[in-house]
Amino acid sequence: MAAAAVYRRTPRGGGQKTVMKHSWSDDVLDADEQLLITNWVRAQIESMMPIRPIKPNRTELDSTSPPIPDEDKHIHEKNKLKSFQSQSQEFDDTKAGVKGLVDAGVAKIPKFFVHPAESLRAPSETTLELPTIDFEGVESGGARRKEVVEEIRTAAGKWGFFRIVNHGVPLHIMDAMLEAIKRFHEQPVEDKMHLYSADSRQRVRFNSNVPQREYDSACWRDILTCVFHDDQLDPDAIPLVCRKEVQEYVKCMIKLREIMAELLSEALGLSSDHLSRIECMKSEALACLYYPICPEPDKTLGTPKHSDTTFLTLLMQDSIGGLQILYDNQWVDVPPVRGALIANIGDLMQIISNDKFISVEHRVLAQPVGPRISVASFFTPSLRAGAKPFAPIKEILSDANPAIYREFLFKEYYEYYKTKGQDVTSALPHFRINE
Ligand SMILES: O=C(O)CCC(=O)C(=O)O
Repeated sequence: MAAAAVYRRTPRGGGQKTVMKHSWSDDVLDADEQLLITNWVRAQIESMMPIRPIKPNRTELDSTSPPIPDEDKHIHEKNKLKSFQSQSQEFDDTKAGVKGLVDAGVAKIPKFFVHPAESLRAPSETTLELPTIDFEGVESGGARRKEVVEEIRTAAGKWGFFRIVNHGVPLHIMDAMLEAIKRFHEQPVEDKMHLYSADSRQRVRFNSNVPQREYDSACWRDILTCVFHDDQLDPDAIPLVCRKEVQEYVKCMIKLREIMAELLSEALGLSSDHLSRIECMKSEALACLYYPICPEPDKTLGTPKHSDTTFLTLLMQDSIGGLQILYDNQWVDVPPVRGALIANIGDLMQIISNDKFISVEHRVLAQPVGPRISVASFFTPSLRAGAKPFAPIKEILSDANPAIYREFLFKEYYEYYKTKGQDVTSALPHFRINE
């Protein structure tokens, strides 16, 4: 493995910067590097922000605007930008999120929520069905486990997404979590606004989404984020209205993550404990999403097209629907199935699996019904694993299967997202080795 700057804790607990070879024993991250990991989670949450590859004129988004005479265009553009900025700023200042707009009775969505026509809903043209994998009997090993591992290998390699049933997370815990998240978002604004923040250092925060640039669009949803580094989060930081449920749910997610880590390792032909040993999924961020009913669902999106920047996501959705994945260049609906969870591969898992597993783009349509509640558990490395380089796992490489990606540090990965902003859908091409 390549040498890289890391921090080694001295016996007295002080931090001292050294350049050393990575070992799995005693590397730790200092506060700045921990912040990088926190920012990574933010990169994931932000990747769920709208991405617009080319800069359209905002008037193109508003089909009702009359044509503007050439001589007035400059002033018009300036006013438009000002009104865009003040509108989105005003929205942000309410700290009430999209739910606040709905409560205020808006019949038309503000312009900064309008997306260009080409990224909006189109009827799904396919009857393709996401694979469903039944985990019943997987713990007992033997032929049943082999079958499940084979199904995971195929689904993760072909779809990047699959449903899981009989996963061991009790239905009452899932239902209670969905109810608690609804309760959090539906409490009076005064009771949740103290958590409203875009500051990624805040491990628990509530926010909506405000476009950073005039040509970005916002999405019709609000998020409560809870970040557990190395599976830990001070319980007192979690809002009381959902504290018990979040704690119980995350315990189940951690248990299921361990099972997934074993099965994915086996599906890659590695020893069962490989992914757990490298701690690539030892932290989790819960994105607790609230998609209010939308008065103009054909003009905006709940979550824009993106792939997950992390290793693995486990998603729970309620019964409303709207999730779609891009399979073979077609949007495929992923209708909710009661009690099922959805697993999806993230970009970093695609990299370390050397493309044996794929990270697939997905989105959520805005709905005329709602609210829709979903909880995405994004799995990221432990703080110490986050300081080590990422690269395709060498045990799966061979002359016939050489590394497709180069080695890189997380810092570079994060910086890439930071400098590219919302203009990038995936960092994979950047780290791919060009022949
Ligand atoms: O709300 C959902 O169903 C999907 C959230 C999402 O985009 C994700 O899990 O990455």
